[in-house]
Amino acid sequence: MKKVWAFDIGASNGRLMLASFDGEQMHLDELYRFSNKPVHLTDHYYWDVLHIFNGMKKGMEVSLQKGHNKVESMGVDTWGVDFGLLSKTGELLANPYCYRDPQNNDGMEKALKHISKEELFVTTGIETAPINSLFQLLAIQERNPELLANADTLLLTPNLLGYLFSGVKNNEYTISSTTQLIDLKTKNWSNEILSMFNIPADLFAPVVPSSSIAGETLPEINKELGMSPVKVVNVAGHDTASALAALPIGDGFSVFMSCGTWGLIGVEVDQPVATVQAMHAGFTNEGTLEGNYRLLKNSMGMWLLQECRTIWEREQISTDYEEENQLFQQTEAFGAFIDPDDNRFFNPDNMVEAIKVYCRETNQQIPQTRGEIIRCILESLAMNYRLVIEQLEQLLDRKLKRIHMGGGAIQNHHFCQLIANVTGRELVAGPAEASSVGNAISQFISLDIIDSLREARQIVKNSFSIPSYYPEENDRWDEAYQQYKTIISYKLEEE
Ligand code: LFR
Repeated sequence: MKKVWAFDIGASNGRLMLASFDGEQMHLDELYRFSNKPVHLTDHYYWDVLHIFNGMKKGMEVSLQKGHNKVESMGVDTWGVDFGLLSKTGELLANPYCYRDPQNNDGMEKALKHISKEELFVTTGIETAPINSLFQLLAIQERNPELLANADTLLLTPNLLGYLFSGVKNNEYTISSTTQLIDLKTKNWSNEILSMFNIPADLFAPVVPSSSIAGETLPEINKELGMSPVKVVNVAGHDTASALAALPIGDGFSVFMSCGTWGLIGVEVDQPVATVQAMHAGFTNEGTLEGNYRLLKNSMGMWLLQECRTIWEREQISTDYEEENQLFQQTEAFGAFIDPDDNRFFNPDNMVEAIKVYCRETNQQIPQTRGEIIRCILESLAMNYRLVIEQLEQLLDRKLKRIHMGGGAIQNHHFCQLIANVTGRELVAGPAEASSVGNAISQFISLDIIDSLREARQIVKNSFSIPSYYPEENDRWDEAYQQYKTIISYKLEEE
């Protein structure tokens, strides 16, 4: 039995999973979970890296206490685009900014004065969005130039966390691809873009392939935790890339979805699709564990509901999941729809209010009860996913018959059924904790315990329960979809 530690750190919590593989089946055990939310301070949003580091160490302690001490390696996957800056002496200079920091909008505006969206897309394959590391760096150049002047090395979040354990500085390919600073052709830092914006190329630790071994845990860590050294692996560091690796996709007619805070929808392709049509439809080409591309759209996910829960908690209203499910079932369908990707939902002060205002402005019935809000969110998300799948089909000129979905949202069975109904497609849900499974696969590949991703996906199929949801009541949902498209027609015309 071979065991590895998979750390999957998300934008609401971090988890340590123990993944065990006996040569035939893989098994996943959650050992520890800690909260991880962006910290709002004055006008900014930051990540508390030391809190994450401590959470990770605590998780390792729990593992050792439980007797899981013969662990081969560890790997970390996280959300994309964010990074930490190190000084010459290797110390973290500041708390990294969170992608929801409003200063990033200014960075994007500044960049687009020098380069067009088209040129950026053709060079990097990446959608122009304010959260991208490129624009974050430009915002820092403007607002906090001392930080950049003192910075010696930039590490993306999974590699920053890996560095705190190993002392090794590198940036893994899939997470690097989210920066909008990687050249699509060379799969390396784009000198063209860096020099255009006076960003020193030597700031970036080198790009390394997924499933490569960075090093091993530092003696200080081993001593503190009372453990033997453990290899530190550059897993597919972007959580979406890790999730995709775990989904048992068998043919070219499947679309993948990873639904947690975000909803990522796309397909795996050998060659990037960096056409004007892809750009206008809002698609992006990020990297895969095998060094290929994920043609996908970054859409809204459970963030809408997470933010409503924050408001309800503040108002001392229950946020019990079971109760929410009941409310969903008891509430009538098709009350009102929103465009989940509308900018106003990116980081509003009050999500519940923002949803109501949208409905008012689009002359719809305004959702009042918790059930109505939940219905409005989940139905709108599902409608939007159908729209994205149809756009993908157009771009690829191919029917996409099946959906493989991973991410926390698959625990919500009503939501899975809803997506199957709205899209009229089979939805294969799982494995649960897909990012952690993909993270572990990457480690087993790096350790030569599993040969290829193909083999790994077969192992996933044999190891986890992966239920299918089939579409029901097609006509009713089709009609509602047309209604949804009418409500967001102003946006469809723009695209
Ligand atoms: C999902 C995700 C998305 C990315 C967003 C922000 O967790 O990684 O893929 O676009 O977070 O980085």
